[in-house]
Amino acid sequence: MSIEMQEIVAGLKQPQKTISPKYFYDERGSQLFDKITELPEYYLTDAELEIMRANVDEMAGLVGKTASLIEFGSGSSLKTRILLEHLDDLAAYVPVDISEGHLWSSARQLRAEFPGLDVLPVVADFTRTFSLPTPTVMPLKNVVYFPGSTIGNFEHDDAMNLLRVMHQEAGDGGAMLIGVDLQKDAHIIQHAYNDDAGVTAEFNLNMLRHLNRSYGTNFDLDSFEHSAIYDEDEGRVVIELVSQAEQTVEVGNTEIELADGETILTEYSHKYTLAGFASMAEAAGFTVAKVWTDKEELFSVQYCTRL
Ligand code: AVJ
Repeated sequence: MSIEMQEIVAGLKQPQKTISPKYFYDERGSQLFDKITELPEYYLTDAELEIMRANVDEMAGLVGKTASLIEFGSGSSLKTRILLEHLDDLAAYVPVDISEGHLWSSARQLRAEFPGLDVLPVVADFTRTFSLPTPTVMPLKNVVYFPGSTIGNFEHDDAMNLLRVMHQEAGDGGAMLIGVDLQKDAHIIQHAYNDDAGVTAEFNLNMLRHLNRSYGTNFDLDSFEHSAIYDEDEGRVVIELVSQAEQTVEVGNTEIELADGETILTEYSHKYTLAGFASMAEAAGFTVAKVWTDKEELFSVQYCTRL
């Protein structure tokens, strides 16, 4: 059994059945996510782009000359391009991603768009430390870039672990530029994950289609429904697939029983207060040096330096 299959079975054997959000992103899942970012209800992308556009000169000033920009993720987003357009003196741009296909195609595109840029992709699972490539030009510092509030997918201990990895990769004199979604009116958050067009529901259900296609499971997509509920006390959206009947699913050689109404947890999306994120950053060895928000204070981008 593949390591992924073992992980999927183990998650479905837990009292709270769970499948990791990384299984959202097959080709169709990535397309559906792109569609989510264009939804009127999904404020995160618009707010983050607004912040990037309004403050990129100041960001570039903080990053400084001859830095190495290390992105946790493949670097295919518009936010990355805005940053790269204004960082004309980088020693290197290092996108880090576990998915090789994504990484190579995005690297090829960036090389074409930014001919002078030393693009040095690294295939790695960025939740663990990895070694950095050596650029031709010696970087004066490393700046880790982690946009999109992807940090929100991680529960507290895992988020701390990830911040510590970023701290280590940033190295002496290094920094982190990170997108962090903020706590706000529950209705706004709730609506962002329950859009009227049903794209988020499709995205959530597509995880089962992905598993059926890639891992030979036999989930019946019509027997599950999307659910996304913002838990204000925990400051997180809990995204689940709800079984619409008592049913049995074959996962490899294992039979998984689901009760009517039982849920599979597919994702958390944590929302932070500025104070809450600052204390986590500090516990990982960073100081929050600068926080930018959009006009409505929905989202933040934060520049954190190593203590
Ligand atoms: C990519 C993790 C930031 O949490 O908002 C969007 C993923 N899930 N709609 C988020 C997501 C459902 C997204 N992140």
